[in-house]
Amino acid sequence: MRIDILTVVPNLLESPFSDSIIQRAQDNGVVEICVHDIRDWSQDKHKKVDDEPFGGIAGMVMTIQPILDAVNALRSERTYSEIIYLTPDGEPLKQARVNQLSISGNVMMICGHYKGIDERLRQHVITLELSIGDYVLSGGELAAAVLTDAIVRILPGAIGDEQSALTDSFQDDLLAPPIYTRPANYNGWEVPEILRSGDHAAIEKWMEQQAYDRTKSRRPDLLQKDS
Ligand code: 6GU
Repeated sequence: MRIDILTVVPNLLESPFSDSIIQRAQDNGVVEICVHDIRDWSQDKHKKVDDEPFGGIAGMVMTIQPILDAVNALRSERTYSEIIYLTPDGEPLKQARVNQLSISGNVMMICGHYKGIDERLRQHVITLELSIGDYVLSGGELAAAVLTDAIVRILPGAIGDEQSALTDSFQDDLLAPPIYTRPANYNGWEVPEILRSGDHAAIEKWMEQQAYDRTKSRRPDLLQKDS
């Protein structure tokens, strides 16, 4: 899978992908992540990528030309299943969408800055608009990093322990149950007895119940299917 990210601040996207699971996935050829500076495609003599909005509105808007030329250059090299625009007014990102994208083929992500991109790009070029939550970021870059991380970590071969990604919170619409490690007693703080019982069937049942109870008290909305 290849992920191309278009941004005017490529530096912002350097460190999120250069460590841990995401770096290892790239080293192992599981994914190729390519960050592009939209400015490189600007035909303006000062490499401008934005302009004033029509209508006398304050702020700046990212222009069509550099973004469209970048998209077309990349599209001429390979096919993309989605061209995603990261924007606070997009579809709220959920695990189901992440799962679907992880098996869909190459994806392109476009990070908005300033007041965003010209609406005509959204109409004619963008195929999917995603938001990572109901708050405003200064640009789409951190959202693109979040989306990329979520996609890459579930690609086959990204996580050593194949079972692990399947037992995450949200993968079955439930939050994850509590988890413990040694020592079993830390100055009087005890690990639940059942986890040390060796009874695997009972442990599994306990974990399912804990996941359900935790979801019910913290995120009852998740128990209402399709909400
Ligand atoms: Cl995708 N972009 C920006 N700028 N802000 C956000 C967001 C995206 N998702 C939540 N807030």
